[in-house]
Formats: sequence, C-alpha cells, structure tokens
Amino acid sequence: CLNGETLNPPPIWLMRQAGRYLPEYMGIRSSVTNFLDLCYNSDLATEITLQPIRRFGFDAAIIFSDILVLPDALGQKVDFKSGIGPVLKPIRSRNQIGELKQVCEQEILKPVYESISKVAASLGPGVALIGFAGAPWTVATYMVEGGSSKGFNYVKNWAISDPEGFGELIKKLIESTTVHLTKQIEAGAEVIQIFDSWAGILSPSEFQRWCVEPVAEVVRSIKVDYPEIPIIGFPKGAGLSYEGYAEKTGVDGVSVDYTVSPAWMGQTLQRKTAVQGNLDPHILQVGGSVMINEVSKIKKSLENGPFIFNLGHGILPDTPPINVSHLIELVRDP
Ligand code: 1CP
Repeated sequence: CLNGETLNPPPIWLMRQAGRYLPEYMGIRSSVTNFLDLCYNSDLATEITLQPIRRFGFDAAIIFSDILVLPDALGQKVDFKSGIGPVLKPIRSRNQIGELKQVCEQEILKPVYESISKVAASLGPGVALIGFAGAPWTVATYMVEGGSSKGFNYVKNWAISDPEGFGELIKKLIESTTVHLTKQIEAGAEVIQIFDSWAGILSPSEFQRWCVEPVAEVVRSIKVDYPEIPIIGFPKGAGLSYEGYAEKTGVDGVSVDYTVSPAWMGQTLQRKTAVQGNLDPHILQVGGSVMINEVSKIKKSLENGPFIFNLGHGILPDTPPINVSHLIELVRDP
C-alpha cells in the first residue's frame, strides 16, 4: 500500500491503539508512577504493544513508546505528572542547547529497541510493525515550553526572533531523530511514522522551514541506508499545506487529520502519495449510525488508490473498545 498499491479492503490500525481506553492497559499502567518507566521496560512495552493486536486483529502494531523519550535521552529529563502530563526543564535560548548530550544516549533507549525486537518475534505474518518518532518541530515545542502548551509562546517567539539559534535546536533534533529511527529499523521496525502533532500552529513559510525541511532531511538520511522502509508523515493541522508536504518531504504516505475532507484527499493528495486517515476520534467514541455513515464516506472517497484506514488523531481515553471492533468490521466489510 505504501508502495502505491491499492488494497481492498484497506489495512487498518489506529493511532494510540494501545493505551488508556483498554482495561488490560490500565492494569499494567497502575504498576508504575512515571509513564516513561513503561516505555523503558521492554517486557511491559512488548505486552502493551501486543494487547490491541490480540483483542482486535489490527493490520499493524505500533511500538509502545513516546515521542518524548528523545529529549529524555538527550539529557532533558521528562517527568509525567498525573493530571498535568509531561514536565521538562525548558530550554529557551541558544546557549542552553550545549547542555544537551552530543548524540542520543543509546543506553537509555536500548529498551525501546529491545521491545521492537521482541514484538517483531511474536507478531504473526501479515501484521506490520511500525516504529516512530516525533518530528523535530513537535518535539521542540515540548522542550521549549517545558511540557504541553496552549499558546506556544516561547517556542514560536524564539523561532521568530532568533531563527538561527532555534535552528540549532532543530538541527540537533534532526540528527538524533535520524539515529533513533535508524536504530528502530535495525531492531525490526518495518514502517516508520513521524508525528508532527503541532504542525498546525505555523504559518506557511514557518511550516516550510520548521516542518517540511527537517522532516525531508530525516527522510533523506534514513533512505540512504534503508530505501525500502516506507515512511509516513503526520503533519497534523497542515490544512492547505498537506499537498506541498507530500511533494517535498519524500515520505511514502501522509497521515491526514479529520479537518480535511476525504473527497479532497482522494482527488488531490492521493494522486501524489499513499494516504492514511482520517476518522474523527470523537466519532469512534460515539459510534453507531454516525460512524457507519462516516466510514462509508471515507472508504468511497479513498478506496480507489493507496489508502490505510486510521483516525484523524489518537484514540480518546473514554472510547468503548466495542466501538473499535465495530469500526474494524465496517472497514473490512466489502
Ligand atoms: O498515563 C498514561 O497512560 C499516558 C498516556 C500516554 C500514552 C498511552 C502517553 C503520554 N503516551 C502514550 C503512548 C504513545 N504516545 C504512543 C504509542 C502507543 C500507540 O499509539 O498505541 C505514541 C505513538 C505516542 C505519540 C505521542 N506522544 C504524540 C504524537 C501523537 C499525538 O497524539 O499527537 C505526542 C504529542 C506525545 C506526547 C505525550 N505523551 C503522553 C502525553 C500526555 C503527551 C502530551 C500530549 C499533549 O501535549 O497534548
């Protein structure tokens, strides 16, 4: 499919398919306080990765980890506080970049690669294993804001007032993301997804500089050694810029958020690249006839070209698992 083939029915997996909506995940989650300790325990991460595969039979597994393991490995310690989310000591100027480790600390990330090998060994045939990382821009937002943000004041203002200095941080992230993704491929990841969750807060020229160019560089470097590994990019909220992203980053597929119409995806984007998406996670949460109609609309618009069924963003924690089973039936129903 990511090589341009049209598959009927389309393969399906869901962003955040492992996690808080599954009781079997919550059982394991309660055994640790810092969420990252799950990511750094390869036995637990393997088990969590496989839970949704066993329960639903998705066509792909995504390794259970997080985009924030990267700043953690660069020496910017990440804490997950309950009720708040990720907390980091922020980096807000060029001279603080030197405090980060030179290259990505392999020791810390070793369990992530071990979980990939373990999952690869236990997945049945026909189930693809997806490795992932955050895109440099999105990871930078957490590093500069010191966690999740609403206004993105610090990161936007730094990028606007001192693009050269901010560019140093992005450069560091391009290099370490490339290493992190390459290690995942060496461990057994068969597909890569790059999450740019905060692409949508940039102007078109900023989008070009901070999303398209860094991702293009990561893709170019990975393709030198691994030209056959397909890469999916997810520039969430890119709107009118999705098309340019597909043309200029070199990715094999573009994951599209739910603000974009499936008709446009089919008529425009799918002519240039494989597309993935884009059911609104709230529709999955509600389920029933609304979901039936929406899935049918998405399938009609996209089934005549390379297409992977997914959500337009991650599964919401309160989603009833039975709605996920129903969704898979609908997608696979000819
Ligand atoms: O307490 C918990 O159980 C933590 C919840 C959780 C989970 C299940 C977090 C915290 N991360 C994850 C796993 C995760 N994160 C996966 C692998 C599992 C899967 O898909 O099944 C992936 C791919 C991610 C990616 C991720 N992490 C993104 C990009 C995708 C997206 O949702 O936009 C981002 C932005 C993060 C950061 C993050 N991780 C967790 C939190 C609470 C946050 C902050 C989110 C925010 O700022 O809104």
